[in-house]
Amino acid sequence: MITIHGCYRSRALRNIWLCEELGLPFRLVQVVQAYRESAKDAAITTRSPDFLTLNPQGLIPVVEIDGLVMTESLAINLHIARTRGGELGPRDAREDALISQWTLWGATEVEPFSIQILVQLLQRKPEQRDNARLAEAIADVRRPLSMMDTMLEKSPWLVGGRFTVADINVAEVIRYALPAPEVLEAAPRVKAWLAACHARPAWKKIAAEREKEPVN
Ligand SMILES: N[C@@H](CCC(=O)N[C@@H](CS)C(=O)NCC(=O)O)C(=O)O
Repeated sequence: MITIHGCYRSRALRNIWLCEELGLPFRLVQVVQAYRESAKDAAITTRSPDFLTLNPQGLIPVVEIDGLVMTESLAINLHIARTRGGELGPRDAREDALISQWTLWGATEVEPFSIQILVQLLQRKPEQRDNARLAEAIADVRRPLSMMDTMLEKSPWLVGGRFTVADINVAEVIRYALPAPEVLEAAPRVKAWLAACHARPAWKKIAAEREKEPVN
């Protein structure tokens, strides 16, 4: 059994998505980000002493799997994919390399910008926004998205010609940019690929669960 500490409105969603795709049973221990308004009603937050014992960084997700206590949502997904990912995981070392490549690309080349778009547009009130930082993030995210658009000319999915954990990991970091939909205007294949990811039954199920959690 896999235990996921976190909530749907967090990076734990990446791990929940993969578990749902694979039909892996998991237990969700609800932990809410301490900065959320809803944290005042939560039994456990990212600043609760017991949670800090589990992850002294005070960040979700934390996943307990195979006797390991893991942090870092993307590394967790790679571990799940390698150990029980079936066709969503790597078939061989070559695919493993490409899945790692796309995952690290998402984390380093996309997420720093896409998360700024989400923070500025969804988490800050208009008067608190850093508009210069927002404009810079919107400009910067276009370059990696345009590169990915070119790659998608060759195949509808990132690795092995099929939907894999690489698509989940990258889709989740690109989703953060959607509050500024204009970033996908010049990347029509990325837009279509993201729509295909979000048309999957597992995504629809978790997106519905996510809607049940308070936005702030
Ligand atoms: N690199 C980490 C980032 C984890 C992270 O930043 N988690 C956020 C929620 S998505 C968090 O727990 N924030 C709580 C806080 O700042 O108190 C990962 O991918 O797992």
